[in-house]
Amino acid sequence: MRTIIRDTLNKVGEKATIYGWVRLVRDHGKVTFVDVRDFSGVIQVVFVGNADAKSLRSEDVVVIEGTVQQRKAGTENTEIETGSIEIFGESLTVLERAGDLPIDMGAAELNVELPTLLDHRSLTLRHPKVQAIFKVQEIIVDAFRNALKEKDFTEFVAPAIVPTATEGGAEVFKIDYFDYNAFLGQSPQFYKQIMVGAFERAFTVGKVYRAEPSVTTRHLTEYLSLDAEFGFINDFMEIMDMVEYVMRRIFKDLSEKGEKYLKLYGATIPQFSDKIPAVTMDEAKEIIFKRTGRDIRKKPDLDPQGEKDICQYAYEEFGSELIFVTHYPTAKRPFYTYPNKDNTEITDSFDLIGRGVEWVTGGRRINNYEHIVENAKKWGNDPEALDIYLQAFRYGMPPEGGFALGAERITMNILGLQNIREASAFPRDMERVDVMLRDIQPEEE
Ligand code: AMO
Repeated sequence: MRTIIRDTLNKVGEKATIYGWVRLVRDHGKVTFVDVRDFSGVIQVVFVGNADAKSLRSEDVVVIEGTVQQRKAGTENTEIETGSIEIFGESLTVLERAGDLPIDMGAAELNVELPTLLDHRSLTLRHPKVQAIFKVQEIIVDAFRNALKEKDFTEFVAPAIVPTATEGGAEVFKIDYFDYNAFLGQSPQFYKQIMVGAFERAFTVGKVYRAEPSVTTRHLTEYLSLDAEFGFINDFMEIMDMVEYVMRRIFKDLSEKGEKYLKLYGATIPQFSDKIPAVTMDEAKEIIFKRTGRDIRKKPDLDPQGEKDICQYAYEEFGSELIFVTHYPTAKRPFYTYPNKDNTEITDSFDLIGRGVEWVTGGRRINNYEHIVENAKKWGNDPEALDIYLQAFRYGMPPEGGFALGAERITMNILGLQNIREASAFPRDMERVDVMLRDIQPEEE
């Protein structure tokens, strides 16, 4: 019977049969130490005078039988959960041999540059430190789901193939759809709003697609969007409260379940005290001018440096690593965004900036049928292509709003990764779809 590596801790003095991959082999002459990993963890196996054990290499797939024993005093390893024990190996079966490895997988750190990390993704995903990234991401996604489920949001699945762009036209992938054109969804925006008409409170976790025409450290062409939307709001501050509630849950779950993964990156949970501070876009630009002398007051939006500066302000003034910036200009937001009642040049919308980078976008939406049709046209959309969306308003939509978090963006920022690609198991950008496109295809005419 198989013993899961984590469970060996309860089997000291007993026999165990473990199944897994060789992580590392250290040959000390007569004695060979073999670290083995399965889904639950890593354990050290000691073989004495075993020639087969000496021939093992990282990533070989093995079955090992032996006796679980306490390690000798002074030889414990505090880096792994089973570090106080080891298995005295009695029999070894190799199920499959691994080929020559291009990377030292046994090292604590994968000391490779990003292209190498991604060129050998099937291998590098096996490294515990890389796995930690996706464990953290899983905790974030689960926390988002559970927080909203506890508020009676209904989860739904949004389509990836859509008839029109939602977030503006420029960054959309057009696809050949039989004899017609269709698009890959940039966001489940329309569908989550439609779902407010049906369920009042809805959320979805799904891949979205952006034809980002440049290679940056924080943009992917396919990313995981965590989207929520709900009805009967009085103003958009309630949406920001919901974001704060979700962020609190994410941080709580990370501190309860993710500490060992964060530790590998020397990462901490972002701090904020009672409430995430909020400033308007105009205030933000003014604050940046006062603090740094950099004048972006005439620009419609915060630039990346502006996002860093405003976070620095939040940290110094409020001890918060997060800050909301509200009231984005109407010209900078999609057509569905609710204009501010006192000034239609600005919208009832916000971004949440965390540790210097945008994490979340949200806001109140136009919920009146005539108003949304007029705005759709004004922004150059074809109402025919939006018919299913517009129906939701024709048949009665309460005041509503919502928000979306980029899962890889948050994972990257919390762990302090240098590049968002590390936070995607299989990242896509304009040059890479698993492999570098230039290596497998001629450039399109
Ligand atoms: P927005 O376009 O700002 O808003 O996207 C929401 C969040 O998604 C993340 N994000 C990205 N992550 C990785 N790669 C990208 N190319 C990328 N683009 C965006 C960011 C961002 O804050 N429909 C609105 C949301 C709403 O109002 O509910 C929307 O899509 O973390």
